[in-house]
Amino acid sequence: MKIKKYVAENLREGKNKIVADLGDDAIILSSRVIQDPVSGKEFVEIVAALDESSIKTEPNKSYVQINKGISKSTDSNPSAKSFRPPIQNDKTKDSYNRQFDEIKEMLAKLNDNIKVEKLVSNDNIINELYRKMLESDFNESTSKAILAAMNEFKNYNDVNEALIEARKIISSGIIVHPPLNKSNISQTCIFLGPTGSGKTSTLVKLSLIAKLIYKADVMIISTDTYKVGGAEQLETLASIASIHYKTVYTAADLKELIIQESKRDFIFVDTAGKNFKDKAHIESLREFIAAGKFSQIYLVLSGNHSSKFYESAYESFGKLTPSSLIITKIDESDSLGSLYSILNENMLPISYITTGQQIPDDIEPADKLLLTKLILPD
Ligand SMILES: Nc1nc2c(ncn2[C@@H]2O[C@H](COP(=O)(O)OP(=O)(O)O)[C@@H](O)[C@H]2O)c(=O)[nH]1
Ligand SMILES: [Mg+2]
Repeated sequence: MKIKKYVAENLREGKNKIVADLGDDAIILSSRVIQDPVSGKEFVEIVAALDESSIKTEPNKSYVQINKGISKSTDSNPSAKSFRPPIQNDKTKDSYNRQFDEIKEMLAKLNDNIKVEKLVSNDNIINELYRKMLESDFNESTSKAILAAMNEFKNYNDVNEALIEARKIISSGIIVHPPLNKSNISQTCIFLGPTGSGKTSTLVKLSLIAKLIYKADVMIISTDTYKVGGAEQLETLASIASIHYKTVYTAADLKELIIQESKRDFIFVDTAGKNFKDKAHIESLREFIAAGKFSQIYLVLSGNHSSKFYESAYESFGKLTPSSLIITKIDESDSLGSLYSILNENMLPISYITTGQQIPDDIEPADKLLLTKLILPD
């Protein structure tokens, strides 16, 4: 592989230089804004590479492939190198269109990145805001995406002014899911989430609120036959609160029980918290979900984890199409910045937050303003 560094006045000029030197198959590995120490003038430094062994092979999707599909003029110029292989059928056409869209998107991101890096290094207020975001556990790319969405020409008087604008962008990425309300149809809700995330406690909180405040007819069903004492603990709590309770062992039993109990106002179903990377566990949850025809599929995640944990958890639980998220243990979390990217990328609505171990007091319906402040605190 041939790797070379190019310095240009702007990205377009840089790309032209690369194409002239390495050809159409070159790929961009990185780009950044640099400053001439003498004149203070800014330039773009681009590192590009050419994998000579793979010139004739499929493009590598993980890099930006330069000039593929940018100039249509080559179609009418037989001497120019054809930039698109002949399109044989609709499937191939779709696949190439998708690849071109991906490339366009990557170039736009690259542009944003350059714009943001410039802002972060030149503007003290933006720099302070960026550091604040990282301190609030935002990952780097989410922080940069928020900064890129801010008004680049605006001069903020202080960091608070910039913080307000960043919060507006964050707030527009938050979707609030309405809390439960008694209706004349039976509502079935299932609670999914990693071990210890607070599924059982939250289910009990909501069951008690439904019974005490809405005077609803509530039933709790546990499918958590895995954790020793998991179902028994819930049964004891249900019995103290005089809430109907049953344990089921299979998806077929769950289906039958839900049909039998369809006159209840609310049926809350608890699930086992096993390793979410275990595909068999996710499959068994999928069977329970299919059996229950649930009106609410709650994903329960505690607010004290890293973005890496959330990404990994959502990779598994996202497949079960949760209808909303319950964020627990807000009282143990300094900020929810690490959670923001999965909320935003997956447009996952938030229905409740829980703020402590007190049952049933420590639960609140999600509120956009409060969540925004929890995501990016002062
Ligand atoms: N601090 C705090 N602890 C909580 C909250 N919700 C649940 N917990 C605690 O987290 C632990 C695990 O909760 P549990 O409901 O059993 O989690 P599950 O394994 O997902 O069912 C218990 O000790 C709960 O009391 C909360 O909002 N704040
Ligand atoms: Mg539990």
